[in-house]
Amino acid sequence: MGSESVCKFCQIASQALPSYIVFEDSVSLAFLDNRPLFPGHVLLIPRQHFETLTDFPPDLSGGFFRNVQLLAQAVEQGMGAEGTFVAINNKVSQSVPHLHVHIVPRRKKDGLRGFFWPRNAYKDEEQMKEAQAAIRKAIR
Ligand code: DGP
Repeated sequence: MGSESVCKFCQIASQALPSYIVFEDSVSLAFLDNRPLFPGHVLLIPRQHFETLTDFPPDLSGGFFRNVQLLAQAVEQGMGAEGTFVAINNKVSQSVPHLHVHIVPRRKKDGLRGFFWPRNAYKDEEQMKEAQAAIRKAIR
């Protein structure tokens, strides 16, 4: 049995499982997250099963990311928010292995300040240059 047939988000995409859909087109579907950070927290998924962002084919990504922009605007406007937080967990902290973009309405002083990540400075310039070189090498 392929992972698609047991994937919860594939079942939401085919409407075998119910969800509160806010948008759909031929490539993607957006619905309300059932455990939202705030009301109006939306998940945008590709209809086809891809586990992570890096599995997603580039020929689909243009249309898909236009929908991320559309949803970011609609969530902000529709929920009367001041902005949005847009995020994708890949493997780590990804509880559903079907690519999904979180689009979360944000307001100043909404309590999420600094949530997720304690931010740190680099130890020194050397550490920063090492990180730069490692990523540049991977891109080559
Ligand atoms: P992540 O932890 O990044 O993989 O986010 C998965 C999100 O999916 C999480 O915020 C809760 C949401 N979620 C999980 N199962 C369901 C479901 O069956 N229906 C809906 N609407 N959302 C779900």
